[in-house]
Amino acid sequence: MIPSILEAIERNHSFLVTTHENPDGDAVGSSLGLAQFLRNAGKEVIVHFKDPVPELYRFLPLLDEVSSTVPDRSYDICFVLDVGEFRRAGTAVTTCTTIGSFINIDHHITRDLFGAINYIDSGAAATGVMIYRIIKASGQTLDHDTAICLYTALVTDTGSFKYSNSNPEAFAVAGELISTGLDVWNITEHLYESQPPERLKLLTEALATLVISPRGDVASVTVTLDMYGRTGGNSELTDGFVNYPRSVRGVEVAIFFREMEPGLFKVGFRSKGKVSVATLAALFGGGGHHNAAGCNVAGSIEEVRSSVLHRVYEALAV
Ligand SMILES: [Mn+2]
Repeated sequence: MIPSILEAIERNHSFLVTTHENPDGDAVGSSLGLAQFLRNAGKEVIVHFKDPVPELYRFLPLLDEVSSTVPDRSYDICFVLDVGEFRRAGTAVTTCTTIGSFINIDHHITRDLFGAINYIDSGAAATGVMIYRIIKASGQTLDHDTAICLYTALVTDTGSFKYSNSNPEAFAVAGELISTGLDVWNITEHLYESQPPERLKLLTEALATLVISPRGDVASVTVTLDMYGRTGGNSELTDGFVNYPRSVRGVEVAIFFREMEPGLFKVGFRSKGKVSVATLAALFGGGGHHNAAGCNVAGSIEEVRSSVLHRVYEALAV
């Protein structure tokens, strides 16, 4: 697959690089890393993110070149990274009529083979690792900015090398990236030691809502709209809150209820493996993976909590 990608790059001139809505560290890092590789190869590149880059990742180099729209021009090839399903690339990309062909690069388990080339490897810890393989195979030397972007992709998608996707290759690639002279602590500081105080205030309020089921296997926290007013926080700062109920001993399913607008909640699930939260989320019209999924549920917090918990208890009782 990599030789055909390198050949497509060599044969063509203008490229669009894009990823999924609400981009995470892997989405941003792998896109910027690939774009830099293409630029170094003398290609014309536009990076498009539908949604703004979260504050957390604004320290990354190469961000100036990102466009929130798809500029009206023709593209020989559009690289779509880390999306899982084509629809998540956003309509500006999926309905664009001036794209020659798509190359799909992803490490999710997916059956949506929308690209002319589909380089899919669920064994890769991050899409950033797959971009690393492409650069490595090309013989191009990895520059400092690219290393920062790919390392960020890797460290965020592996939960700082704690999740089960932290395979030998993840550590080996991290080692190679660090050997380019990367300042690991500087990246760590940006990612994990630069929380806005409002996030901690919001977390304090969220943790005060912690509810653990009588059997101790379900835990949840809630953020309501009024908390933003009191703490000065916003929904972007709630990223990762679901990890707190998940971290409780004995918990199998963790839930994060987040009020999006009066009477509508975003429900995020995490499973430690016994039940598929993708199946649970699907009962409410949502979706996701076995261990991480989400859905939107309308109603008061009491109604939403009781209907969701009812389904979770049912799933755990089997
Ligand atoms: Mn990813």
